[in-house]
Amino acid sequence: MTIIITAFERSPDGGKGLARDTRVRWALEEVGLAYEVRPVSFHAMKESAHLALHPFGQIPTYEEGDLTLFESGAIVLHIAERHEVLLPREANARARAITWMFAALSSVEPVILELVTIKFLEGDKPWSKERLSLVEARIRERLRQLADRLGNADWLDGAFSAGDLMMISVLLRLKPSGMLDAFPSLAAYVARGEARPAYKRAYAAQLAFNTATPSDN
Ligand code: GTB
Repeated sequence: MTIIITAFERSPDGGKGLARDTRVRWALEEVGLAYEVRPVSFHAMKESAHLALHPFGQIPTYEEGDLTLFESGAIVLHIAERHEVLLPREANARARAITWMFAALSSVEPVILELVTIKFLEGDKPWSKERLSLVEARIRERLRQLADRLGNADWLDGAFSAGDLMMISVLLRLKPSGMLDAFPSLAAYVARGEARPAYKRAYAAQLAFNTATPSDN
């Protein structure tokens, strides 16, 4: 069954891998599943054909036969369930890996997104500088807590899992801000994720997609 995901026709980051199709591509590469990409323009995202796949008119989506999914977390979990490389077979280890996926998406990603909101949507507001320092403090606190838990380990809970894939995907969004530099163990953790061959393939694929002429995609 062919797997089809959607991605920005042209990602605003020009192919730096920050859009959420990259984490889905990464998961697919980790488990060795081939996939196709359907590009979607900002306009088409809000039209009925795409809204039938994604109620909020966003990317990524995932189609495989008669299954359609949205939400990058749900998509990565669905992919991860197929292979031990992303979710351990042992029940408790599996539950902990899924916990880290949720932690990435609901305890770490939201504060990081606040930073993006201030920088791109609220930068002209009279209160934005004050808010920026509050948000940066909240991010630093989360990073400190995460660094404490990671300690000297390579990954969050034993072997690499979908929990690490998701946490690293979320932390990558911070890279342009330089905030990770104050947490060398987390910067190294992110670098370990980026060094994985599956991540490299996913990154290269999205870069090629975003730098190709439209007729190539
Ligand atoms: N919770 C959903 C999920 O995890 O799948 C969120 C999906 C989402 O935010 N999708 C974004 C989208 O479709 C793309 S990833 N936006 C268009 C819209 O809402 O109309 C967010 C994103 C966009 C751009 C960059 N960038 O250029 O750096 C990075 C991340």
